[in-house]
Amino acid sequence: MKKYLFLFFFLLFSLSAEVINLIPSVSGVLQDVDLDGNFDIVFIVDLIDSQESAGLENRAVFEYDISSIVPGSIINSATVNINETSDPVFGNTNLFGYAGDGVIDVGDAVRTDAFIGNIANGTVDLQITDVTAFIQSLVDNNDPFASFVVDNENLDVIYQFQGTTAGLETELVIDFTAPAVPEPSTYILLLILSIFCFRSRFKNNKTNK
Ligand SMILES: [Ca+2]
Ligand SMILES: [Ca+2]
Ligand SMILES: [Ca+2]
Ligand SMILES: [Ca+2]
Repeated sequence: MKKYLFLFFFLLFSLSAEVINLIPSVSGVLQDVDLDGNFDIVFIVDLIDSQESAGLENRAVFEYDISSIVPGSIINSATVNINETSDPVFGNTNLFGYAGDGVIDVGDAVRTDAFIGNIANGTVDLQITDVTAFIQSLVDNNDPFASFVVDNENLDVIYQFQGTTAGLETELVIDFTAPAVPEPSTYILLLILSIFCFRSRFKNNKTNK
């Protein structure tokens, strides 16, 4: 009987990893039309860019709904896979993360809460960036949206990529393990099994006397 109980508990608490590929709920470009550091215009567009010129600055923003990942989950790995269409050959293009709300507004341009890294390498490719620690912190805080800002620091070069263009989306790929939450029926089964176990032990004791 002991070995069945062991098996039962093993099944009850065994955990399995799951991988989800998310596409942005929304993507857009935020523009500062007079370079005063306050962003003025929101463009909700699929193809997004980050650039600076003598007269204006653009920053790309995109937000993912991660509410399907329950608090207590362990993030085994997470990457943002950016589908570039233009990658400058010099200078930094910085990726920042923040806890979003599923809507893009001008304030999102300066949400440089978590610096993730420079994502430009001078080659137009699929830029894969590790964001495991950032996603874990959002899940731990029960934040429903994982959001990102791209801030290109260089004059007269453009970093451009697909935000939500169908089939070419910039994906957030998360491998996670959810905490074990037994179903109510599992508890009933456990109770029946315990009673059965107790009865058979009681019988054995009587027989031995
Ligand atoms: Ca402005
Ligand atoms: Ca937002
Ligand atoms: Ca690149
Ligand atoms: Ca910039």
